[in-house]
Parts: sequence; C-alpha cells; structure tokens
Amino acid sequence: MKKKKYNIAIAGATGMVGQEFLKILEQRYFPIDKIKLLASERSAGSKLAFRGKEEKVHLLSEETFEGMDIGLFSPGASVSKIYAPIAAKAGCVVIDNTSQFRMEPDIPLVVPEVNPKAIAQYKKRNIIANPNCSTIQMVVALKPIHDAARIKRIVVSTYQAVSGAGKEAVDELSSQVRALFNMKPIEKNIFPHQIAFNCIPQIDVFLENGYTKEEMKMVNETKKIMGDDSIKVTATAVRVPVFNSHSESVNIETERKITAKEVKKILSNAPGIKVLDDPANKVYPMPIDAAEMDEVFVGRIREDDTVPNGINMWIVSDNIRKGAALNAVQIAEVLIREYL
Ligand code: NAP
Ligand code: 3JM
Repeated sequence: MKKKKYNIAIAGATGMVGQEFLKILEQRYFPIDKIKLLASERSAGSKLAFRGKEEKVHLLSEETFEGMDIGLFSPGASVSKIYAPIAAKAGCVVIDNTSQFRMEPDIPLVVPEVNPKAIAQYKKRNIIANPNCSTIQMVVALKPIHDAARIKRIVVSTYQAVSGAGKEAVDELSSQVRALFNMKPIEKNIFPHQIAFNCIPQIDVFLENGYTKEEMKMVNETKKIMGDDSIKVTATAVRVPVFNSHSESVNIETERKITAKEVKKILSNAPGIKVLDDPANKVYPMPIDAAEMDEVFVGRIREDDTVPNGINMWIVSDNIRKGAALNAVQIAEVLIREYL
C-alpha cells in the first residue's frame, strides 16, 4: 500500500543547501513522518528548527539510514561517495547534490522540468543525482528552445554567487568587505584570491584541458540531461562578489532559425521560467531579485546576427533553491507521487 508520509534523512543538514532543504520541505508541506538531521562531529548534538520544533542533529554514520525512505544529501562529494551507497543499500533512495555520481551511466541526472522520465532509472542503484547549480538553471531555459529549434552549440559565461561555495564562503565575503572598509588586512581561506570587489575566473580545480572542473560539469551534465551528446557546449565559470543567485550570459546557435520574439513566447509558456525582458523600462533579471525565488529568470533575449541562427540571453536563478535544494525536493515529489 502507498505510504502517506515518508521518513526523510538530510545529510549535511547544517550547511547552506541543508538549511534550504528544511525551509523548502516546510514551505511545500512535504509529507514527512520522521526527519533525521545529519552532519559531522562538528555539529552533532546541536539543534535546528523544523516545523516549529527543535530537531537534534545526529552524526552521519553507517547505521543512520535504517527505516529511512528518502535521503537528501549535500555533505560534500567525498562524504556522499561513502554514505550514499550505504543509504541506498539500506533501502533509502538517495537524491545526491554533489558531483560524485552525476556522470555514472546507471545513475539518473535529473531536472524535473527537463527529463522527469529519467527518474524511473533510480531503481538500478537507489541513487538519483542532482545536477550542478549552473547547469540546472541553464537547461531549464534551454530545453524548450532545443525542442523547438534544436540547439547545436552553447557558449556560456557564468557569474556565480559565493553561496555556491558553502557557508564559510558566505562568511568570507562578508568579513573581507568589513575588513576592507575598516582598513584592516583581509583573511582568505576559501577562495584562491580576494573575493570582495573582485571576480575570480576559477571555480573548483583546473583540469588538464585548461578548463576548470566546474566548467566541465556544465559541458558534460548538459548533454546527459538533454539526452543529446551532439550539443556542443563551452563554458567559462566566474565567481563574483554576490551573495545569492547565479547569473549566466548564454549564446546559442540553433539548427532552425528562431526569432527573439519566438524565444520569448516559448519561454513565457515553459514550466519553471519567468521572462523578465523589457529593456525600455530597464527590466531584466538580476541576482538580488532572484534570491529566495523558485523560478529561473530569463531576459536580454536578442538575436545574434554574427552567425546564421544565433540567440543571446541572460539567465538568473537562486543557486541554493532551484540550483540545489528545490530541484532535489521536486525530484522527491515525483518519487513519492509515482514510485514510492
Ligand atoms: P556547507 O555550507 O559548507 O555545508 C556542508 C554540510 O556538510 C554541513 O552540514 C556539514 O556539517 C556537512 N558535512 C561536511 N563534512 C561532513 C562529514 N564528514 N560528515 C557529515 N557531514 C558533513 O556546504 P553547502 O553549500 O551546503 O554544500 C554542500 C555540498 O552540496 C557541496 O560540497 C556540494 O557537493 C553540494 N552542492 C551542490 C550544489 C548543486 O549545485 N546541486 C550547490 C551547492 C552545493 P557540519 O555542520 O558538521 O560541518
Ligand atoms: C558545488 O566536496 C566537494 O568537493 C564539493 C565541491 C562542490 C561541488 C561538487 O563538486 O559536488 C562545491 C559546490 C558542487 C557541485 O554542485 O558540483
């Protein structure tokens, strides 16, 4: 018989993504019986508020997943590598927010607006991967255009918020801004350079091909989610001194000619998207407006006449919500509706 309420484990509950999981589960009235909050020894024993009650944070351990139905994971890639398979073996379906399993062929990589049917593949390993934040917002905006005119090539440059690098990164930007205004030396532990009043063209580590791992996540994940290896993708990922929401300048070339007007119409009717595009009135998406919102915002839609079928656009979304926790909870909603 179908369950009415589910037992949910949250691995990394005290982090940026974990805290957003709690907020979104509350806001969307997710049907929860028991909730188990998990973190490292640093936070074990502390308490977090959930639905008006104090919930204790437990140490993530091998035994934690017995009797759990769904595990929402964001404890970092190396921790997911160890504990996601343990949870999966205990019968808990893991929705993992790290990069650990995304490209494994027998693990679905899912954005519900784009490839919801892939969720059925979870049965192979009991793990579903949540894509990288920058990939999610881009494919939500590009899939409806791909369906209408087939995208051949994507050139993307990102402007990524510090919240994507975790709670310590958010503190680093705040403390550097304060230090600089007080003529004090800055402290630098998370980012490779000063992030306050700067832009850093490096996110994650460099690979042998000269791209960063973050850039290659966008290249490879986009093809897997769109189910089309022939789409060419090239990316430059940049960290900017913004607290919340990633922005992306995206240039696409399509097989069939599509006008800016058509793109606006298609995107206006597509799920999860809000078009904000009224240049005459200075209306376009900006990170300060996207923060705390669920939608992927698209604006500055215009034709690129330097190639036969080119379009430029500007895509902004809250990286911790649609880019991470919201997307994972939406996957969980499909899971309980159709499979568990
Ligand atoms: P964060 O703010 O630094 O939080 C990290 C969380 O992981 C904390 O709850 C921390 O617990 C926990 N943790 C760390 N090491 C652990 C261990 N050994 N055992 C158990 N728990 C451990 O980072 P975040 O921004 O939430 O991101 C966490 C991870 O989510 C990232 O590393 C990344 O893989 C993924 N992520 C994905 C996306 C996406 O695009 N889908 C976006 C952002 C992040 P303590 O309080 O005990 O330290
Ligand atoms: C976003 O533990 C780690 O190495 C996590 C690094 C990280 C990732 C990742 O690779 O999982 C930080 C921020 C991501 C991500 O979503 O890919």
